[in-house]
Amino acid sequence: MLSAGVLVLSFCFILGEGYTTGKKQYQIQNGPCSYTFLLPEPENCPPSSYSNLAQRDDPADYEQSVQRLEQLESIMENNTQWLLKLENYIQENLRQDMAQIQHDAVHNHTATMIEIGTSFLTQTAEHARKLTNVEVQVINQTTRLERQLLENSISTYKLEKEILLQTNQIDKLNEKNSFLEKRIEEMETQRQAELSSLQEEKEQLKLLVEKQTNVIKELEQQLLSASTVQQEQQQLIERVNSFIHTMSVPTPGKSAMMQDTPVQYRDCAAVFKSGNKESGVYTLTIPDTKEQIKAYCDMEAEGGGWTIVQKRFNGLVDFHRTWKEYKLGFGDPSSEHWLGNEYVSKLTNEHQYTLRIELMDWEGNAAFSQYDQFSLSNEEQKYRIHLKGYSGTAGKISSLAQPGSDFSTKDADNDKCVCKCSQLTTGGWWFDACGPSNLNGVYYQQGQNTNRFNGIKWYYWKGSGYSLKETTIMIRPADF
Ligand SMILES: [Ca+2]
Repeated sequence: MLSAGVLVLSFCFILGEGYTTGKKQYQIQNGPCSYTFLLPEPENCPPSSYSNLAQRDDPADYEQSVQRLEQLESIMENNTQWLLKLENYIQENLRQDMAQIQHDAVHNHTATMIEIGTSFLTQTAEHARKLTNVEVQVINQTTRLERQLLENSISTYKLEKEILLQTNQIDKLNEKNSFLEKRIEEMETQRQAELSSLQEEKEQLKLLVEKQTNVIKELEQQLLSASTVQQEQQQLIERVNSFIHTMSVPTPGKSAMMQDTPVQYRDCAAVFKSGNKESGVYTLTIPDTKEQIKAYCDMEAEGGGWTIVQKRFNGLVDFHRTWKEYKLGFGDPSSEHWLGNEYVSKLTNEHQYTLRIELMDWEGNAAFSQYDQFSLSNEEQKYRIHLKGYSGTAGKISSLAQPGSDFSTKDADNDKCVCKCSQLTTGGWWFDACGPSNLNGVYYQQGQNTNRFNGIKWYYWKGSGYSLKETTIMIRPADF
């Protein structure tokens, strides 16, 4: 502010004076303000002479006092001028300060106003933005509503169109309905006319039937008289036949020659013993019956007399057969075949028999298994197999289970497995569960005969997966 650091502001303008060290202090009151300032002391007027000035009466002293006064006046004038300068200076400074204050005040006020204006503008902008948002939302809502309105009007239009179509269809149906009703009426009328004509026809037919019945009755009477003639003819024929029979009765000697019955063989051993030593098919008679059976007799192997029970060598016969087929036999005795469980059972229950099984593999090796004692139980006991005295080259152990198993076929499950061995491995056999052998399995050709669970199996000779090439099962009385 004011550069004169010695000034002090107060509320009255009083000119007074005081003393500090070497300087004189003055105070000026100007309206509400008071100024205090210090002035330098004149160097050549010592205060001690000043205090005695008025008490002196001599002319020298007076001269000196006048000079002194003049000096003081001069000093006063200097001081007054100096004060005026100071006043001007103060006033000028004050004016500048006031101007500066005013300027600052205006500036501050303007800044505040600008700030307020900015804040107001910001708020206005914010409001404008919010307003815009609201406006956008309102526009969106309006658009959506307009769209919905449009959609509604479209669907309404569609519905109206459909209703129109339906109405048209209903009209058409009504037309058709009335047309059909008319047709029905017409048809009913026609039907009634037809019905009445049919009833007439029926009456006519009734009359015709009555007439026909009468004709039939007449014909029956005629037939009766004809059958009487036929009976007479029949009696005549019988009489002629009886006459012819009487004429053709033979003499007693000739009758004995004609009743000469052929020799009956129970098995091939019997055939062999009767002198027939050639292998082939022979007719055998089932024990205790007059039933006959064709069987192949092997008259060469091990002294001959063998009745062949089973033969396989080419796979032409299917061995996956029923219980009844295995009971009575199947196939051709001169080729692949099964002789029949019933015959073998009856035969082996009368005499002690030996069982021999001859096998051949696909590599040309032959082997056999033989049992000194063999028999089959009857059908009630499921043709159970009984074996004793094993020997042979087809395995050190018998591949037929001992003690024996019941016979099973695809339609008779008598094995010891929870499964059905016959259905699983095919063929009829004395399965155990399912056991180490099945000579009635599937016939596999060479090259396909390995890794087969359902082939012709004789485990203790060729293992479980090997299917054999040839098999022969044959029996002969143990005492042959
Ligand atoms: Ca079973």
